[in-house]
Amino acid sequence: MSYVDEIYERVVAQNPGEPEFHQAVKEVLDSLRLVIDANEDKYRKAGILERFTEPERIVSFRVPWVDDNGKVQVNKGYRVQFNSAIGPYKGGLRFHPSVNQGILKFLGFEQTFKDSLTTLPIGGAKGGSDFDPNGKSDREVMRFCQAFMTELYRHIGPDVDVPAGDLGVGGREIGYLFGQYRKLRGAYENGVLTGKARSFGGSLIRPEATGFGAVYYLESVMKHEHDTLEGKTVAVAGFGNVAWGVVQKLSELGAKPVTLSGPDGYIYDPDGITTKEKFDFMLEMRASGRNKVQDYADKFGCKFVAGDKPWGEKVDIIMPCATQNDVDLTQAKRIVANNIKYYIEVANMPTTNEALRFLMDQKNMVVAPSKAVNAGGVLVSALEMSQNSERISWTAKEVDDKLHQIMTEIHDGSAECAEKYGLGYNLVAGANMVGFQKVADAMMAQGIAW
Ligand code: 2IT
Repeated sequence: MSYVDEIYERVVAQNPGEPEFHQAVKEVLDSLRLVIDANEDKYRKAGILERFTEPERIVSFRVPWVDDNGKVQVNKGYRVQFNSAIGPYKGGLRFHPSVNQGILKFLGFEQTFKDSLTTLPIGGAKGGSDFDPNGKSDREVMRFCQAFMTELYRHIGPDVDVPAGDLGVGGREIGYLFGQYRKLRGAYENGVLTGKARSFGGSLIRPEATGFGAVYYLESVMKHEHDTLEGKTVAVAGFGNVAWGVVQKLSELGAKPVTLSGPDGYIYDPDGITTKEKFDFMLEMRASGRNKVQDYADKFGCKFVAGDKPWGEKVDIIMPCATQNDVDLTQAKRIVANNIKYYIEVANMPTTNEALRFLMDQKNMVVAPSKAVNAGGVLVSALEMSQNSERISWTAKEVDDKLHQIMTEIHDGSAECAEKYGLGYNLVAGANMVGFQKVADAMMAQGIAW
């Protein structure tokens, strides 16, 4: 049996009940066949894939906090420190009822590749809790964040592990988490978290970075295809921070985002989500904690479709910015039926493996993988770390230029690598190969320390 297949079986056997983790590993291993086959003896002997698919450390802890009625609530807390071969662990914290160890392993594994792709010195991690911030008061969120950090602080640090936000963790939560870290640690180490507010070391452009970066990547795709964003319609899923950055940059570059989605359904706005009033309303919808995208349709008088996803709409470009497995085979078939050329993943693993394979098999479709497309967020987080360690602050233009430049490099590097291995314009395989190579080289050079 090939080394790659052997490792997949091993991962399934050793990580029971964690289908998302199996799925993420399979998608990566399928892309790595050529790279692994070319160096099979060397990698086998060093156990590189066994090590690659096993987190360096998982911290799992109890988070007790007091709700507004004085009752003690208990949640689960985790940090999956996946790989630190190329830099301190880096990756977001997710507060969502769906969070469990398997989901965080999948996200930490993906993060290792993504962080490697940024070209900056950061390792991969992910953490979070099954705490549901929706419907909680501000004080409850604060007390939860303090309780969570009371354990997490002993496992993180500016040169150890640098968490940030993800679903359910935005600027407000990062503020509460940092306040508690600073108190417990007794030192001003603001490089311990990224996505901070400006007043205590946050970077300009960090809130927009994931969305802007995704559109910069899309620009490179269009350039490769001798096409342009001007006048293109785009189906966007989600309505959180990432979708907010995406629609702004798309509008600025002359494209027209027409959909957003939430747990309740999706909206279709034929005029485009292209005005400041609409961008600001997205922030309001998110801050309201209602988690309903229907609010947008009510406010701007456009179509709302309950209980469906926007993938049946005829557009030029698809950008899923919500969460994992938003596009399964049935949804992928709707996309193909509409003859859509550009499928740009933005959320982490928004496509099931089956759907991804189906889309990649379409002759005229370009598929771009989330771990490359959404790398702009963590990329600017790494720039925030640089600014914090130098105790300086870069201008918005400095950060944005760097983001734009590196996103272009990520696209071009993946495209080149896939071409080199004879795979054509395969951005999925290219990203996995480039992301893997740097981490594997660092692991090989550092011996069997980890
Ligand atoms: O998925 C991601 O890359 C993030 N949630 C951002 C991580 C970070 O450290 O900025």
